[in-house]
Amino acid sequence: MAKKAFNIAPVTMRSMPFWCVGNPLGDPFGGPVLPKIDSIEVAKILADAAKEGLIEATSFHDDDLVAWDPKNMNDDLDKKSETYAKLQTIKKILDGAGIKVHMATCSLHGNAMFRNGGLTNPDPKIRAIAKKKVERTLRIGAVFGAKYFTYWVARDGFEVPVSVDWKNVYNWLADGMNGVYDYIKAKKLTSYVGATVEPKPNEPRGHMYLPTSGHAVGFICGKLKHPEFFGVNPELLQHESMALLNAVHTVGYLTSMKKLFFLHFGSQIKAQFDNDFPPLVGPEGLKETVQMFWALRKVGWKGVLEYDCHMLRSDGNPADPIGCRMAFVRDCTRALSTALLLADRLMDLNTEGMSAAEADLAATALMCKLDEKSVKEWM
Ligand code: XUL
Ligand code: MN
Repeated sequence: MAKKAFNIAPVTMRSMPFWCVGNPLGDPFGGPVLPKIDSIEVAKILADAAKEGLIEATSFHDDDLVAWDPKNMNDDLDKKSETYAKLQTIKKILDGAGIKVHMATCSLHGNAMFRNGGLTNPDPKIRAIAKKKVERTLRIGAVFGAKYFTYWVARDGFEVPVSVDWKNVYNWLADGMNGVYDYIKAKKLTSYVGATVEPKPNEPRGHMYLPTSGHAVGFICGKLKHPEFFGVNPELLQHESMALLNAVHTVGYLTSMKKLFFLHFGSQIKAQFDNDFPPLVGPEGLKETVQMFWALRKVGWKGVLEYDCHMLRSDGNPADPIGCRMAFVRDCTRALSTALLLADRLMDLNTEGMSAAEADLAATALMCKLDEKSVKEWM
């Protein structure tokens, strides 16, 4: 069983998704560093991590667990199928370690069929397949008691603006998302308490239709039939930083709109492609990360945090593919605790009577436990 319940500062549970542990660390300029491991192996790593007290939850794409065959899209319902058996095996491992499944998301990016989008594909046949794949994912999530369905923008975007059907594209997306709500209700998939949109500006290039949290909230409130069911899971620092936005601002806005459902967490160099650095790893973002947790505490938000990041390619060890993956989970949890502790130091911050610059310097000194006297001695 997981060691103990975790509920520290704003974070009620720490989730490590299947795809982050399973990732073989390929990038556009180099093949995988690690051998791909089966989902059952990933489940075992997660179980060990829970036993070590590093995580309490997980999440997955449908494809992270079982293969998908577009010619057999109800395989999960067939008790004699390989899919059914594998899902049960994984469930047993997760249950045995006391791991909760926080969310399920549908991979509409891996298969080449979705190269021009999933729910927004201009071809109605592909859109229909994408919807069916989402429904199968919802059923798979329900097997594990998933609390949320997440729609990440994936390939729903464009490289060439003049090739987009602007009159219809957001209606197609709304249709897909309304379909999520309708399917959950029609099939009485009661584990789901909501669904989220995960914005991202570009993936892997061009522009996505919902690039930022602001776009996502506007879309939810302006276009969906049941806006109360939908929220946002921003990926901070990565996705908003790619568009030069700031994580403190994002959580401030989303909590004020009551749309911050949960967090994806990692690190990022501003304005680069999705780095997916492990949290606090890489050259940037310490101050921003810490202030994000400070802001969450200030507004009284509490919720689940999912590590959504990848081990550094240089830390991948092909000779020990399981051990280096465990080390990665440890690094993420250690980084989170570091950030939460540093944010805790900021809770005493009193900026009354200070200029904005003075307030910022005082916050940095407090975060680093530097007293005024020592700083003055070095002036
Ligand atoms: C990609 C990303 C995804 C989603 C789930 O940038 O964040 O892994 O979180 O599909
Ligand atoms: Mn994410």
